[in-house]
Amino acid sequence: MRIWPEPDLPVLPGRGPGLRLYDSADRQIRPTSPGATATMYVCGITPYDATHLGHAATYLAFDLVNRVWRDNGHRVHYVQNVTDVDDPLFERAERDGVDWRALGDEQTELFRTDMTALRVIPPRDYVAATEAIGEVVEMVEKLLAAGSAYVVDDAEYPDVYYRADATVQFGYESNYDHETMLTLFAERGGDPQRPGKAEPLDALLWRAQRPGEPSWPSPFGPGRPGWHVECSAISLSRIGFGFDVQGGGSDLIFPHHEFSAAHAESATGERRFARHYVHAGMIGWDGHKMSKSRGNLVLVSRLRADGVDPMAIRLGLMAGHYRADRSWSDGLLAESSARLHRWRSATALPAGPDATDLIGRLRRYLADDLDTPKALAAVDGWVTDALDFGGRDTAAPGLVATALDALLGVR
Ligand code: 5CA
Ligand code: ZN
Repeated sequence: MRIWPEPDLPVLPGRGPGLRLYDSADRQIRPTSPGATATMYVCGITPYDATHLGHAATYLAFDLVNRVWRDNGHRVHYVQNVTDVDDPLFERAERDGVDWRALGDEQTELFRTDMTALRVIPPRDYVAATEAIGEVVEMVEKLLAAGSAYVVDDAEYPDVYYRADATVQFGYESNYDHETMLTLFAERGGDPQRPGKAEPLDALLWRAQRPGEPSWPSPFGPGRPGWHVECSAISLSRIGFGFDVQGGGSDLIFPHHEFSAAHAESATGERRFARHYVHAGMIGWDGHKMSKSRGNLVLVSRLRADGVDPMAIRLGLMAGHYRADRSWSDGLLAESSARLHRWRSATALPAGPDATDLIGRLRRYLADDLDTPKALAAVDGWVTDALDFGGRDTAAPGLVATALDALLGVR
């Protein structure tokens, strides 16, 4: 699919320390170890009710990963999907009396506009589920041939399921016990009660065509992809097995990322799908996780229409640590707008205090599991000095502006 325009990415002189990130599987902060080209797959939107501030926060976190790697001289092969075939999308299209394809296209376009405004670096490959049916079918065939998948005994709807126990390592990504898995599976799109399954946890790979639902031909009958296999197939076909970072919000830790990894591990016979599994915390509003199902959404496009500077949204979402569940509020937005104003005033001065220490600290804090609260506080320190006491370094304001742009995406 079409990507959105690339923001200018200035080059900052020098290098920072290597990026360390918290890995949900190993439950610790570990160094990333990319080659010349770092590789990252981040789960994209299901295109309705886009783009709320929870989505934005998650994509901003991985934008920082992208920026820190690039600042360290890596190229980045970044892949993102769009789940444009899924039950909730069909339900919304039906409720609103629109075609699901039109709804998906329109919402994906809105997402592109929002990402552009937020200065998020686009993925290299932006792939819709509907563009990846061939890869999914191939993968389901492999899983069936390996005995990791089976067709349920149902003449009317012969769905294909993945055996949750097909790999010995299943469960390593989330570290959840069986009971927690069952609870989350039921809450997050799974179907533990489906008759004919071998085990309640087994995950849908291919849903046989139901009346009125879109379908594609396959050797195991017309139907459509399950959810987890979409991300397995797209990441394997675009990047390949064993990439640097698999990312998304913490609501994807289980079942989505556990099964995406398991499908790929079963299909290849290899052991670890991604080197790091990285998860952003949930953004809340009005006391609850911001979610389409609850409807407590603050949309990026709404804020933009109200005249909010997208850079203030960026700063507001980066004011907290990416892994922390945190709340959006009008107060946070007001603080971020004021902060943005001060930063812009200071970087527009003809001279300021030396910026070497600030840039070193910015790089160190970001490399340490994207510690944006510390990074923002360090910038505030330099800005206060510059505005209150001035300085003699005529290059410093420009250098700070470049650092904010390159590392934090704020200008
Ligand atoms: N299409 C799937 C992933 S393959 C999906 O989860 N789509 S989504 O539209 O529901 O979410 C898109 C991304 O935003 C996911 O990474 C999800 O984890 C993240 N996300 C959703 N709600 C929030 C929230 N309230 N706070 C932070 N991130 C969120
Ligand atoms: Zn996904």
